[in-house]
Amino acid sequence: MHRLLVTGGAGFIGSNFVHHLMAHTDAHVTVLDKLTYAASRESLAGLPADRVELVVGDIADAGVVEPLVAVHDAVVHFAAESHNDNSLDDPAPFIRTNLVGTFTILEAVRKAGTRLHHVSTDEVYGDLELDDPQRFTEATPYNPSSPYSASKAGSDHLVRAWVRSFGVHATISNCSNNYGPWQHIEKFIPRQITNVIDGGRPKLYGAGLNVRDWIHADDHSSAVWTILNEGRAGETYLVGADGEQNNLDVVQMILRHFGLPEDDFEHVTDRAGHDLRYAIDSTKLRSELGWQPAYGDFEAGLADTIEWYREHQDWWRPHKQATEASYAAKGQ
Ligand code: NAD
Ligand code: TDX
Repeated sequence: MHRLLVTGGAGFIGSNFVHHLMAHTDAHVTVLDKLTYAASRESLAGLPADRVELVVGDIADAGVVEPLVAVHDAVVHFAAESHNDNSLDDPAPFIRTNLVGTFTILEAVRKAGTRLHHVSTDEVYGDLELDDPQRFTEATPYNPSSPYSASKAGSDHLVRAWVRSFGVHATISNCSNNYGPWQHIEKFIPRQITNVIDGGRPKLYGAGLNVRDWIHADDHSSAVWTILNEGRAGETYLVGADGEQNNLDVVQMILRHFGLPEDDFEHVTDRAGHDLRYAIDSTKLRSELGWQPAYGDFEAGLADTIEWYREHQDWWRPHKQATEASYAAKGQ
């Protein structure tokens, strides 16, 4: 796995993955990224120019994708429209990028015989009750709730069909909620951190009792690298770090970190169709491939992330006003 094509490598998890590869492997990377609002060239700043190249292009454009796929050993496919709230406002780009884009990647790897790893989400499984003792496993039936998660579920089904029908050499991972550096401030954790840095208050959807299973983006990166190298073709692996927290608790951890009162937040309009709880059982990945997360303590990883946003205000500040204006227009 020496020459990798990383789609969406200028986004949150994709850029963390490229940083991870530069630190821990000798891989050469071509990032293919459309540079949507969610991307940032600065997320790739400072990486060795002789090992990382950025190609600006659309994964739904076969004329761009096919020649690139043909000259790489493997494709790691992160590119997606990724925000549930945006998918409720306008689902169209989610269908185009997540479905047509993944189809375009699949046709290209089919023609070139290139290895593919498809990055997906635990949201394809729907949600769990708060007191359900079960967690998601690779055998959980698909039951997506939002246009975003339905489009990701559809993309997973396309990959599975291309494996079975055409023998494409692909693996899939479904990961839980990521946190860490370079995450767009539209997302829950960086939105709340940057609200507080700006002297505002965290905004909690509904009662704040929804549970997410948090994993540091660097642990997601090590899992993807492990699956790319050791995973069995055609298999799905769930990725998680036993990090269940409800949203209220996360907001209160952030407030404590800043020395603010724990009730210094606002309840805002809830998300339509808001999934209650996600929880991942990653036994297969751990027992078959020997993967383990490095970030065992969520609150410590969150503290590092808060400091990162404090130290990188140039990276996020240009987007803060527009992001908050768009939430405010929806009562969020
Ligand atoms: P992100 O929105 O931060 O980044 C997505 C990247 O894809 C951006 O750089 C964007 O410019 C690029 N992109 C979008 N449309 C494109 C197109 N048509 N052609 C080329 N590039 C395009 O998303 P993220 O949070 O980094 O998520 C990356 C992947 O991981 C997604 O597939 C997502 O479904 C999956 N995932 C995310 C999480 C999470 O917690 N964020 C959890 C599990 C899985
Ligand atoms: O301001 C907010 N207040 C709030 O309470 C925002 C932005 C979110 N929330 C809640 C909604 C969710 O319960 O926080 C939780 C996390 O929200 P998001 O950051 O939007 O993430 P989520 O919808 O859980 O999806 C994320 O994890 C799975 C990623 O965005 C997806 O790309 C990934 O597939």
